[in-house]
Amino acid sequence: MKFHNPVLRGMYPDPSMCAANGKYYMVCSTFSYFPGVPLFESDDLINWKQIGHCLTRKSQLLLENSSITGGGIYAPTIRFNNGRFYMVVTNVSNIGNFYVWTDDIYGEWSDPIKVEQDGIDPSLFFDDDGKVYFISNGNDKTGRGYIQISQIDIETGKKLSENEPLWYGTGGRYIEAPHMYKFNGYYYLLNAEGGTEYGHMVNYARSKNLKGPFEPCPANPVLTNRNLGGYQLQGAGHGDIVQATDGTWWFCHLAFRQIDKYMPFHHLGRETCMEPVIWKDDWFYIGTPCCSLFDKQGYGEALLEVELPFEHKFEQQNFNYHKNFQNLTTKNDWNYLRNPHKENYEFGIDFLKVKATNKTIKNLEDSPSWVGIRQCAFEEEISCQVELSKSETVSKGSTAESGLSLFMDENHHYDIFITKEGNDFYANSRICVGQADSLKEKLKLASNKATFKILANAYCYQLFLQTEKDMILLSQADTRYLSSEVAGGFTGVYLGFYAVDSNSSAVATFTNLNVVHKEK
Ligand code: 6LW
Repeated sequence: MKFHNPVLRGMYPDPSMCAANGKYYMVCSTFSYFPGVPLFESDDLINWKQIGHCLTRKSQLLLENSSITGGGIYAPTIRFNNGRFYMVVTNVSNIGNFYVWTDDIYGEWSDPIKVEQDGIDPSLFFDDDGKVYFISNGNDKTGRGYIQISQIDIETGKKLSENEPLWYGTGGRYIEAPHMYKFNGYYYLLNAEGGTEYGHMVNYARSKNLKGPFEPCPANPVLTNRNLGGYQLQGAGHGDIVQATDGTWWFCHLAFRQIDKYMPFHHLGRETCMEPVIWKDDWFYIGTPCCSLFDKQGYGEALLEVELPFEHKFEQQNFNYHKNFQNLTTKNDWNYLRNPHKENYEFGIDFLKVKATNKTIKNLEDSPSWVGIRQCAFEEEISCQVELSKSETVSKGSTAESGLSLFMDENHHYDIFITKEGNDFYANSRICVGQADSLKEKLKLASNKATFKILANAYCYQLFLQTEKDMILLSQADTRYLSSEVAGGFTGVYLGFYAVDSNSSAVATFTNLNVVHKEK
């Protein structure tokens, strides 16, 4: 029985999952996109359906002055205890570590409960004796990382004990992603090390006591692809473990699909994969055994096609999609930059209206008129018509621009758009790579409407103006310059729909959206 990784494609990093009421729930990090922390449900752990977001209100998620790629919401943890769901996370731009809870997984989550503990990647551990522990990473004065723990009051978030270091890991840099579990009388302390790049890995240690001493698993790193340089799936690390209702064990984790060229790069962000877990002598082993080394306590690898070592029923996966305004639901698919001004967006059954403001995407304090969906596959064909309000309705002297943006961050994006200058309308494109910001030659349009087409493959984006007769290539540029290796940060490419106007008066109407993709 085989399934394909990643199971969640596009920017869905730092997964955490829990089992509850016969189903499984998963969350991922979202940085400065709003709403925050997508929430998925699954019946079989292979197919995940988004049912909402945990952070849907400004009171839960303040994102002012946060950069898209490195600010806002870092790795979350989801836990289910005593009928209640908890989601604990860090807003690095604002409140720090906090958690929210809900008794209805399909409903709203509580306001944030702050926890006065430093570090990122917080996790909760509910021990058998009713005590609740808060775990995060931390650094000593020399910069050496460790995992730290304190006891908290889960009603109030108040600390009941000081932070105590638990484990310094196995020697990799950036110790993070800690989770504590209790299985078969052992406490298991999981982490990720090596940094969320090509050397990423998962390690764990066990102890009969909550606070150690911990005995590292002899197979550490228990999951890594750091030795698989030529393989497409890279950066396997940062994950969480769950036992399924059929008794099988599973691990979710992040990894990314590199473009197989030296030097490698990736631009779709870190994605979510699943791995089978097997147990032997109270140690667990994750993923596909490297050269059958499990017998000799070797490590596991994260593969694109996973052969299950046990029986488990799941639905056939389907990675083909055709997205349009009809089937994209406003609640789950659309993300804004920082806290949106909702009055500037109207989602119709077959259109999207975006009211321009004078805030450009370079404005980090506020939220520009921009709303986007993730790019989920290397090969995509995108088309959309953009109509900018006619000259009469736009304030005199204003310069308005609206279009589609292949958006990695505010300094790395490729745009194709209409501009209004005086009473005239033009089609134009822009390749923005850091300070290298180049506008192409503009083409005068006969009206205030244009249809744009984008062809994407692993290496290149092509941006076309589609006329009745022709497809006119306005720009093409390498995917590499929108990659994490170039742009930095933690996110992946989005398809953005935006509008900007020096006088905040223009309105853009997007229609006939088609995003088509076929993948194994
Ligand atoms: C996250 C950390 C990491 O908090 O990257 O890969 C950070 N792991 O655990 C941001 O996603």
